[in-house]
Formats: sequence, C-alpha cells, structure tokens
Amino acid sequence: MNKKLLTLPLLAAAACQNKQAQIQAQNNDEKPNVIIIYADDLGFGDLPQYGGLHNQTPNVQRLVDRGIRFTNVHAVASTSTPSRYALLTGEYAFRRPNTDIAAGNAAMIIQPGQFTMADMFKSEGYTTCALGKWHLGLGDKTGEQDWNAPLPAALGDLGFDYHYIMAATADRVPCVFIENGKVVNWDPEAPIEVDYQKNFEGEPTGRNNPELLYNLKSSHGHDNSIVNGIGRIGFMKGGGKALWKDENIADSIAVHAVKFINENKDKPFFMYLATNDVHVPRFPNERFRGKSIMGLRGEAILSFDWTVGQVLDALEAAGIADNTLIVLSSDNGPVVDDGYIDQAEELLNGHSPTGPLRGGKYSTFEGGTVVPAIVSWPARVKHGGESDVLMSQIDWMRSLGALIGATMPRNAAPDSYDRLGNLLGEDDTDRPWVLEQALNHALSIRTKEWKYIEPSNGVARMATTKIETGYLKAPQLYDMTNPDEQINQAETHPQMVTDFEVLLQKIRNSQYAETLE
Ligand code: NG6
Ligand code: CA
Repeated sequence: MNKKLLTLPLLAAAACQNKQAQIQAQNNDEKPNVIIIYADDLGFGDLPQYGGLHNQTPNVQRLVDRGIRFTNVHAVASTSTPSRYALLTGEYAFRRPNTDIAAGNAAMIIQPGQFTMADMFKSEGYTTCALGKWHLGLGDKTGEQDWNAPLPAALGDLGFDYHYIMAATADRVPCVFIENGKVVNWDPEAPIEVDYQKNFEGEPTGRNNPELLYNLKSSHGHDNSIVNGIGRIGFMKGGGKALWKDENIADSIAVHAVKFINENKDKPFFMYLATNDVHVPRFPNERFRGKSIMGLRGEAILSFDWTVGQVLDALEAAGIADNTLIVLSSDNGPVVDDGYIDQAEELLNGHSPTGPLRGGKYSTFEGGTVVPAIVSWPARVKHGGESDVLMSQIDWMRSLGALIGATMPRNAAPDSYDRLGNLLGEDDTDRPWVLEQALNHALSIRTKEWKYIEPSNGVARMATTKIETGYLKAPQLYDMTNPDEQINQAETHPQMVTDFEVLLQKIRNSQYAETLE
C-alpha cells in the first residue's frame, strides 16, 4: 500500500510540474485582474450549484456559467484564522503560534517581514486591496491597540495598498470598519475602548441585560457587549457613529469593492474580498428579509450572492470582466447554530449545508474543510466546466504567482505548490494529498481515495453547535469513494495508517515544501 499511496501520486506530481511550466510560460504577458471572493462559513452544500435547497443564487450562477465548478477543494483549516493565514501566506497555520480563532484585539498575526499573497501581486505591479472580514489581527501588540489613532501595524505592512476591513468577525468587538489603519467615521465624542477580559464599568452586557438584545438573542456565548441590539464576544465602550449596523455590512463592503474596481480598471489589480456572509450574527439587509424559507441563514446566502452580483456588474460596466480571474470559495465549512437564536436549525427545511459530508465547521471531518470553489476567467478558462480534481487553497498563492510570473523570495509560501493548471481547469492531475486542520489542531490527510485523521482529544459532538468533531483517541481511516466517513478502516489497514503517520510526521518536520517531491 505504501507504494500505491505515496509513490504513484508523486510520479504524477512530477509530470504535472512540466505541464505547469508550460502554462506559466503562456501567461507571463497577460496580467489578468485577480479577485478572490472568500465567503465565511459557506458550506459545501449551501449553494444551489452544489445541491443546496430553497435559495436561488443567480449571480453565483453567472460565475459558474462562465467558469469551472470544483467539487473537491479543501480549505486548509475548519476555522477562519488558520485557514486565512494559510491562504494569504502559503504556509500551514500549525507552523506558527497564535493562529487560532483570533480575538478582535489580537496583534497582527502575519508578520510584516513575511511575503504575503498581496506582496506577491504588488511585486508584479498590481494594485492590491483587502475588503471585508480580516480576522488576522491588527496593531503590534495584543490588547494594546489604541483604536482612536492610526494603528502602528496594519495591512499596508502586508502588501495591501488599500484596506477596508472588519478587525475580526461580526460577532467580535470592535464593531467598526477600519480603513487604511484608521477607524472609519471615528467619533471624537465616543472614543473606543476594547477589552477581552473585563467589562467597562456601567456598560450593559448581553448576560446582564438580555432585554437590550432587540435584534438577535444569543443561544450560546455572545453575551458580552451589546452593539446594535446584538450581543458580542468581548467588551467595548464608545464607538458612537463609527459603530456598524449589521444590516449594512454587506453593502458597505460591496460599495468599496465597486469603488476600487472603478478606480483601478485601467491597471491590473488584486482584490481579496472576504464577505461577512454567512457568518453569525446573521442579520442581512432588509431587502433580503422574507426572501428565503430558511430564514436569516438562507437570507445571508442571498446577501452573499448579491455581493457577487455587485462585483460582476462593476466589472462588466468597467469593460474588464473578460480579463478578470475570479476565485470564489469559503474559509471553512458550515455551522447552523453558531451562537444566536436565528432559527437557522428550525428552518433548514431539509437543506444540508454540508451536502453529503460529515461534520462541519470546527471538525476534522470533510464537512469542516471541503468548500465550494468556482473559478472564472472568461478570456481563458473553459466555460461551464466541472472538476473533481483534488485541490487545496494552500496552493493558490504559488499558482497565482505562476500566473503573473512572480518571483518568489526564498522561504516564501513554504507549503504552497504551483498547481495553476488545476486552478485553470487545464490539468486534472490530483494533488497527491491535502492537509486539513481542525479546531483542536488535529491534522488530517486526504488523498483522492483515502482520508486519515490523526488521534486527538475532545468531545465527539460539540454540545453547543451539535457538530460532530471527528475527534477520536485512535487513528481513523476512511475510504473516500464514499465521502460520508462512517466506517473507520484503520484497524484493518495498519500499514496504510503507518504510511499516513510517516507522511504527516514528514510534513510537520519539514521547514519548506519539500514533502510533495
Ligand atoms: C467561536 C464562536 C463562533 C464563531 C467562531 C469563529 C462562541 C460561542 N462561538 O468561538 O460564534 O465566532 O468562534 O468563527 O463564541 S470563524 O469562522 O471566524 O472561525
Ligand atoms: Ca469562517
């Protein structure tokens, strides 16, 4: 089995590298605009294009019609911060401390000296921006940011020419947008203070003043400060007119995306557009209300689709849709009850956010990391294609780097491989394996045929979200010709388990991405 598992895919990978070189050679002069539309917690089965029920997403369909729908794409982790870290640096999050789900007052997690995806585009003359959810820390010291002054470290230090972002998630303070290192609409009458340990004297909390939760009540956690009638994680004081209204978040992000497209339509740009949808608190704009029988979670999916439409319309109006490469995906799998009483569970009406997959956000099972992924580039990519090629978001950095002919500094994107051919639908050679990280740090390796989950500690099912974690003290091995991960075959295939353990050990110990060769 050793041979079948490890050797054959490696030979295939070598063949693939040659093809990649040719693809790169074709591309050096083209310089398409590149947009990553990164949804939050959008599950593999959530979109109707992936079997999702009840909602129409016509704008996602526009992308599918002019691009490729991938069905075997893996986020690097089943939660946001490690997944985003890996996407933007090409390095597995487990190699770095402080890459777990970040608080809103975490210091910047990616170091200014690291070579990011934005640096890569910038080095090739692109104008770069990050819009929407950030969740990778800001400022130079955790808990010591002065939110009333320019932040000493922000995305300008990571290669982004422009940013308009939320520091963390919508359920975490501070509930304000940050533009180029400064709070947007900063209110001198209401200076901002943030603390993740203790409340500010006299300030109401969700726990003590549930009567003030007029927009959404919490089902678990989310009972610290109240902003816009919604309980949050962490304490904040002040903010005044800078505080966001949850119902306007998607609009605020989309408006800045459209503006950036219009301002940069004459030169190549890179946009990292990370939506707040469909993360909690789900509180989409009034115009989506009542439009989904799945209630707020369904309406958040409609809001996501609307954002996609805003981007496509702006590209078309600017006459640059043909030469813009769009990658649409999600940071991790779905969760239904993630802490607010929004009736997401009651109103599923038979919809399965993970499709046929087991587990969900947080878990080691495939529901945690298999995500929708659609790639469109009308000028180049086959229209209406489908692909089940095994792909990991870890490779998108070097693949996009190859596309634009970027020179990668030594040590940059150490875990990322150029698999541009996969991304453009021009090569269907599977990645030999992909690595997945769960909330409890358990790592899994997935090949096209098998999935190995290393032993780990923790509850089998989260009491709060009801998600099956896949944590087990013994190794797990699943035959992925049936993706439901129900029959653990570790005991009957000890050699294969050993092979996977050896491979995992090699990946863990490797400083650079030598493990695929
Ligand atoms: C959890 C939050 C959850 C969500 C998640 C991060 C509670 C009870 N749950 O701790 O609501 O915010 O962190 O989600 O606080 S992620 O998609 O950004 O990783
Ligand atoms: Ca997420």
